[in-house]
Amino acid sequence: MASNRTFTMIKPDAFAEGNSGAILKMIEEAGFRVVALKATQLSAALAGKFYAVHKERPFYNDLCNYMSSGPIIAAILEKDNAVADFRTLIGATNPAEAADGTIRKLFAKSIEANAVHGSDSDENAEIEGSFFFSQLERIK
Ligand code: RTP
Ligand code: MG
Repeated sequence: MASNRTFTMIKPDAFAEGNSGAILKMIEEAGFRVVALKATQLSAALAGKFYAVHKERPFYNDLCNYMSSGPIIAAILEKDNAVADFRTLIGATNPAEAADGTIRKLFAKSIEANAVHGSDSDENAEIEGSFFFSQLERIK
């Protein structure tokens, strides 16, 4: 994945509330192009693999249970400066600290059920995108 791409998930809380369409609309209106997209549900084991970087954190088990609790949408997004601009669009991890107008401010329920994921580096965007999508499943 080139450095103008990032990876996102619409998390189980936002999917269950029927906010996926509104969130994808905000993402497109912010200038991101969807280059891969799927609805799926993680097992706890796969969520554990995806979040292995957090395995020593106190919230790891809760996070894996939460992320496997229901369907999600996974997507690869393209835009100049995609990783940083997407993290600005989604806002702080804790919605209580998220800026007005951000996706988490609008849709997140709590620090855990915070509506969306956004990759934190170009390297992780590539790793995370490839966790969900083959080359055939993404626009070149
Ligand atoms: P994400 O990876 O989902 O985009 O979120 P982030 O970078 O803003 O936050 P990170 O530190 O990577 O944490 C990953 C996810 O774990 C949950 N979390 N729970 N209970 C807690 O204190 C806590 N802290 C983090 C959130 O779902 C967070 O997005
Ligand atoms: Mg993170």
